[in-house]
Amino acid sequence: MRFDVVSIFPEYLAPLDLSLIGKARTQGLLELAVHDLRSHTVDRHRTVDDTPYGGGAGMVMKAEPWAQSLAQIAAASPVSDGAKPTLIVPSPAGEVFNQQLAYELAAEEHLVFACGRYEGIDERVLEWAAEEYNVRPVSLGDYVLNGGEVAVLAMVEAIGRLIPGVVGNPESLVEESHADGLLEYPVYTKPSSWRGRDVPEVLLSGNHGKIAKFRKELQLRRTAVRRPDLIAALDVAAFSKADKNVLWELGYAIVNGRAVQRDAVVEPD
Ligand code: 6GU
Repeated sequence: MRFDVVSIFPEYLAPLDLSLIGKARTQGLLELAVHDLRSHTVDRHRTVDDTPYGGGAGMVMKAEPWAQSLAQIAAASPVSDGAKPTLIVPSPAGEVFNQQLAYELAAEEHLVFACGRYEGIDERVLEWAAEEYNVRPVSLGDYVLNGGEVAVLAMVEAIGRLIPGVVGNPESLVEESHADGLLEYPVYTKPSSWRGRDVPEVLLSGNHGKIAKFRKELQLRRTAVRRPDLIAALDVAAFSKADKNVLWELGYAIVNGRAVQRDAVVEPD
């Protein structure tokens, strides 16, 4: 898999030389290159931004340096004939990045990340790029960063670790948060008693069936408290009786295969 990142702050991406992703690059599991957008400027000041048409605060990134950079990267793309690389444009105005999108993108051959700064990139770049790329504006969540670089660090790590061989124990990918639409259960290690706090007894029992049931219940409880939006998105038709009972205890009814908060059901007058 190949990643290209374009930024006016290439040094910002230095952490991608480290840890799991750095090791994966050394092992040849993924290729990653960082490009300086300013290398595609021609004026003395290496200008990449200008004032917005229509007025408004801040500056907008000029189209031409982006076109030069993205055309060069597309021309060297490893994707097979007929296919297009994917251009991710980090933006708080994009679709929200989540584990499902990470899995989807990890199946791609070539991802290109266009790190905008200021108020964003001239919109015509995204239209123009659609000729050579599948263009996807993507957001990390509902808050604003100063530029796309931090978002790219997060996305490359989330996607890169799903490439076979990057995470040493693939089992870790199965049990982690969001793998099954729920938050992960809490974890404990030795000592079994620490500053007056004991590890839940069942985890010391060696009874794997009981442990799995206990963990699933904690996943459901934790998700209901912290992320009720995830409970609402679950397909609970396939849930076991025990899991359905936990949802009931947590105040949910099951309606058409969905968990619905019981107090949200309004009786007609
Ligand atoms: Cl992907 N980019 C920027 N600039 N801000 C963000 C974001 C991305 N996701 C959340 N806020």
